[in-house]
Amino acid sequence: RTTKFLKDYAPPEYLIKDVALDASLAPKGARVSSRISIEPNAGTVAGTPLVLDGEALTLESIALNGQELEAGRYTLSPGKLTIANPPVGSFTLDIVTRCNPEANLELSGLYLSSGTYCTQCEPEGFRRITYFIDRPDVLATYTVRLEADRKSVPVLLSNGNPVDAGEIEGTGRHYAIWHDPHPKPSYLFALVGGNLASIHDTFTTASGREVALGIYVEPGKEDRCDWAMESLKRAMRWDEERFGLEYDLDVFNIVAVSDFNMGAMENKGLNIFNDKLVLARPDTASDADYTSIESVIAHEYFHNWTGNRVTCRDWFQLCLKEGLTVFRDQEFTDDVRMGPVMRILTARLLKARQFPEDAGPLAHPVRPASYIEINNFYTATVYEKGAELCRMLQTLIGKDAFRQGIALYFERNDGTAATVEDFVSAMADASGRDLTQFMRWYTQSGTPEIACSLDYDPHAKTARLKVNQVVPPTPGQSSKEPMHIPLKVGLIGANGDELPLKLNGETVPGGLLEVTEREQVFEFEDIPAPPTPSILRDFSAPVRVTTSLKPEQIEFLMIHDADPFNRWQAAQTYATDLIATAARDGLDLGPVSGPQAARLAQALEPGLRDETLAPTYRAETLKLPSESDIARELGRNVDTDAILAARDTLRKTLSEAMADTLSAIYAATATDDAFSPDPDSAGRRALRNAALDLMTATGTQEAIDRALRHYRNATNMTDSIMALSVLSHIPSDECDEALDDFYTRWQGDALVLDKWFAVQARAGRPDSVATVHRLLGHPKFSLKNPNRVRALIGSFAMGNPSGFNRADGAGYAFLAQQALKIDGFNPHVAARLLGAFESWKTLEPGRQAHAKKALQGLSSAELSTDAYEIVTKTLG
Ligand code: BAL
Ligand code: ZN
Repeated sequence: RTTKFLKDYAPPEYLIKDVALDASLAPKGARVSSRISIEPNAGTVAGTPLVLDGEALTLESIALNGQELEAGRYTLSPGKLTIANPPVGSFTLDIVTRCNPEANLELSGLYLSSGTYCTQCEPEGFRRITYFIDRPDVLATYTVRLEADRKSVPVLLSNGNPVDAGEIEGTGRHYAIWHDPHPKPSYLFALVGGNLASIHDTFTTASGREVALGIYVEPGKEDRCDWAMESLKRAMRWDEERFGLEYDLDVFNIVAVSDFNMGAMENKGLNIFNDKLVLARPDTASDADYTSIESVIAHEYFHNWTGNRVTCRDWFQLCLKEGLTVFRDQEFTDDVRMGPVMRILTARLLKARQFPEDAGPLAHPVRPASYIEINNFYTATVYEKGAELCRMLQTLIGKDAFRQGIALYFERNDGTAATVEDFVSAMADASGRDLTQFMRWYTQSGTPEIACSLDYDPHAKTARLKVNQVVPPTPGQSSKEPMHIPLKVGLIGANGDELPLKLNGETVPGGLLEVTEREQVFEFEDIPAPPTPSILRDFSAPVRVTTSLKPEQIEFLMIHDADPFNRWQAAQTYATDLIATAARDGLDLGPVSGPQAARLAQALEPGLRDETLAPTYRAETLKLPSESDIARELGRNVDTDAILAARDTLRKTLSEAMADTLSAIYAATATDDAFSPDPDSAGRRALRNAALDLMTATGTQEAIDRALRHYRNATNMTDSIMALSVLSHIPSDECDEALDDFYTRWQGDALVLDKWFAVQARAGRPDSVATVHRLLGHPKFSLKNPNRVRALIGSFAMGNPSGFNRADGAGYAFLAQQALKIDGFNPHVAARLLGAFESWKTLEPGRQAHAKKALQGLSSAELSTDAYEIVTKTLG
């Protein structure tokens, strides 16, 4: 278990320029012959040993320049094959290995998913297919020949363009040859072999080239691929229009498999997907699924440039491709679907997933300085905060300069493995801005805390905004330098009008301030009367803001702020304050049931009834801050039962206070129209379901009956799963009836059945630990399928705060036990689950003690490197 450091990066001693791979597929023994041409890198001393990576391989033979190497000429050690005295200059190696796809439950390298051969090579899976210099700064062109039984494996796919295919006479086997002309690192290699159905389409690029598009799925699921295909074409067009980026091969294929550790993988020309993120039909997929599919299809496609054409020099630079590509997919979803609501969704996700990471024992910079297991660094910090860094750059330099910066980045780095510095310097050069201080965002972990206060001077007619920034200490980083923060602000007059912002006689474009010091004062001129400040509009930076605003000023912002994000944020802040006050150090239901709660309802109603606002936006206003949002706000001594009780009480209070409005919305949004995933229809469903959810908070028989009717009348998955979800929190015959009905209908459909497991695992009921224990023994449950594990165990650990953090520690014991079992064969999935412990130090002492015991128990067990790193760092 060694720690790798960014500061130790050294270029590879040897490069591989061409790979010819021949994979003969068989379930227990796939035979892989590879011919690789190797040359010393510039500066490599003659005779430097050649070290190849390899794992879980059986070496059959190795030949150098055509001559079989005898045993003494190379050594095998765990994870390595070393040739101590390679020839001077270039040479070829022919290596024949076997691996066992059927036994590969780690789902890294070549494995079988429901009978389909598929691969996952990022970050270090290629070494489980053949011996190789398996690091991202070794780029080669690949020619791949695949061979398999014709009948059981009729489809053979790899990266690049198809070259040839045919029968192997008299054997019942066939072959296909693929060539990828674009040099790529080994992590982008892919092959697929299976009995797959497919749908096909074409896309004509801006320059007039026709690209053949294919989506491959298990037979019988072809009718669930249309949305993914439409999404792909939308993404291809959008990337041309927004960034001028065209696709660069003759074919683009997507394969959906049911056993996959991640969401999807951007292998060049052959994306492999978790089928959850491809398959959609109105009766099987919810609007949330449709949205995820569209954005992940786009994300993987966008990697073709940001990740594939320009890849990462080393895994420390992971955010270079992931942060940038998440930013790009967010911009895409914003344009084609969500509009102003997009920022609410991205901010909510960032706060829910990344803020706790940044505040806990697993905090790391967007570009980590060290890791034990790189698989543990596919995190919200690298992805979501990484995306925020790109967004801040765009905010600071402007959209046009950002696009020019992207163009310059490709001009300079196309076909190479780059660094964060390469990216930021392209942005600096395109814009003429000095981004030196901005680089701290990549190296300093922790969420900056911004304290703002506004003083009004009635004589001078000035408003002085004082801004303090503190970046809190995080593991390994005790003191921090100030960050370069784009802070969008507005000042609102007493009548609700936006006041022009002037600093030193100049208008402030877009209300954008640049905060660069620990303490800074901005003095706005010509302000006629005391204004209300609106801070961090559009969530312009991934920071926490505290202001000295009074509750009535927050109510004012809820109604008058012209910035839709901050109008929504004001309501969230108000509700968070109420729930947190009620749940802090014991339970006092006054704040969530008394006059302040009633005022929240009053302030919410005008927006909810405003038909000019998009339904999706109104739906978001109806969603209260989550239990985890409140826990984060409290930050210490967290009692999850008190939070649940306080939040439920506020929901009930609002539900009663806004009963007429909610009923009106529920009635007005009913429709007999056939399902369509378009944004307006989805928005209407979102609003109706949010109203249903809040109305059910009363827990009355009338509410339960309404939810059951909603379930029975549902004509699409969005409505049925919402009804099931709201019913699941209230033990009742109606809930049992709906759960049984859902199971009976969908027991044969793995993806839909995952929803049935997840809904029960998330139900905030006192019996939830017993429920998840019982479901572990369900005949349809399997620890081997990552989607099923995430549906049951992941939903419980990450989506059921009161159940997981049960006061007697039963939730922690459950997770520890299951994660340990999974760690024995799939460390990646196990380590992810263990991330649920990341905030254990914020809990009240009793829960902390139980969590610590569970973590200590794990730390004394035999763990994979993945789980070991998470457990030891979490324990601290
Ligand atoms: N590269 C791993 C999957 C993704 O982020 O696209
Ligand atoms: Zn990605």
